[in-house]
Amino acid sequence: MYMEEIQQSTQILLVGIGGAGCNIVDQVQAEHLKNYPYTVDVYAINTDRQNLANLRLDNTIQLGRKGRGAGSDPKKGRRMAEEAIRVGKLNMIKHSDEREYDLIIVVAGLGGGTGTGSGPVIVEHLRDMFPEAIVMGILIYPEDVESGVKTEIARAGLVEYYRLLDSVVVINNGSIVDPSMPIAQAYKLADEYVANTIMTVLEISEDYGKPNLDFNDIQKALEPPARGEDFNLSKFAFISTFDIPTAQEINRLPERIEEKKRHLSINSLSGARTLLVGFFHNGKTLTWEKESAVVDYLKKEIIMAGRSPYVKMGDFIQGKDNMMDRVKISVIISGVKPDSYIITALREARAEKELEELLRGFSDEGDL
Ligand SMILES: Nc1nc2c(ncn2[C@@H]2O[C@H](COP(=O)(O)OP(=O)(O)OP(=O)(O)O)[C@@H](O)[C@H]2O)c(=O)[nH]1
Ligand SMILES: [Mg+2]
Repeated sequence: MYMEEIQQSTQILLVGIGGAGCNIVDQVQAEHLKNYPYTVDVYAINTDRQNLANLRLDNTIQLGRKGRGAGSDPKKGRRMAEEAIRVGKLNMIKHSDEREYDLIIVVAGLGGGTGTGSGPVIVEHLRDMFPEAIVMGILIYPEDVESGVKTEIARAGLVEYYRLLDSVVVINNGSIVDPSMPIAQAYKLADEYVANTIMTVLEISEDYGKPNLDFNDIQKALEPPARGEDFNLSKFAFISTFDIPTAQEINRLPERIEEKKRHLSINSLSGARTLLVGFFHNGKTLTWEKESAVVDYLKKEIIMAGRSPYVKMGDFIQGKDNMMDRVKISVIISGVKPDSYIITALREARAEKELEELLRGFSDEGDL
């Protein structure tokens, strides 16, 4: 019984699907989770054998026999995932203690064959395997250079994922990539954004604060609200941690939030349902006044539509020496309004019902 109490409270599964998804979860495991005190089970799933062989991760699952990718054909990706499930390849995803996962995070790039085609099939299967889990997706929307067919594939994939997930973060490669940057460097930046999103959720859920934020708060934020409530039903979320060198520089937070909104494909925070804010600091530099100013600023952005969100904050004092005067502010806002390209995608897919649900509760719909 005692053992039970000191166990990690939240069981988390992180899955990368397709080239982008696999590279990113591999990097998150190697660079962020290795020194993290809690266990996260990480799997990479791809149709591309070469990609899987180049990862540092041990938990890899190859879809299809030949291992030559899905050739940018989502139908092919879908078939290979269905076949893999039929022959039991996904059964290796299992909690080591036969537990249920509480949270499943899926990472995939849109526009190719595997992340777009195999991904939704895998999400559906994981939902069946772990019916209690909150399933969130971090999707990478491709830059425009190869637009046309690729954009169509990406849009269709986005809609398919949207239907299946509880919560969605869309990272827009196009808005992050500076055209004068080498592509690998540009991707690295997008990869860091994904890592930042994942670590925000993990740290809020697992670190202990006073007042505390924990997995129940994450769950409340990321699960869709019950129908009939007076809130919008958007599954899109703003999730980010801002690293601030000294408490004085907190004043620049609004600018950084604006920039991040652009990169996370968010049109507006107005009308959002839930606001969680976590402050991580050394316990000496950050005043009540400064923390309140941040929460008030975010609340104001959300209340523009006239409705107050559910707000909760946490204060996490970090004993680590390397915190110095640094402050980290983690923000999770659910039920935000996505950029118009996402709304267009939902509309084009004739997802009228979803669109209606998405928009219900946003009062500033004029620009749609
Ligand atoms: N940020 C980031 N984006 C990537 C990376 N690799 C690919 N992408 C983006 O993700 C989109 C989908 O590419 P992949 O993930 O390679 O495609 P796939 O799912 O493996 O599909 P197939 O190769 O056709 O089976 C691309 O159009 C890029 O925009 C990466 O390492 N980092
Ligand atoms: Mg690939």
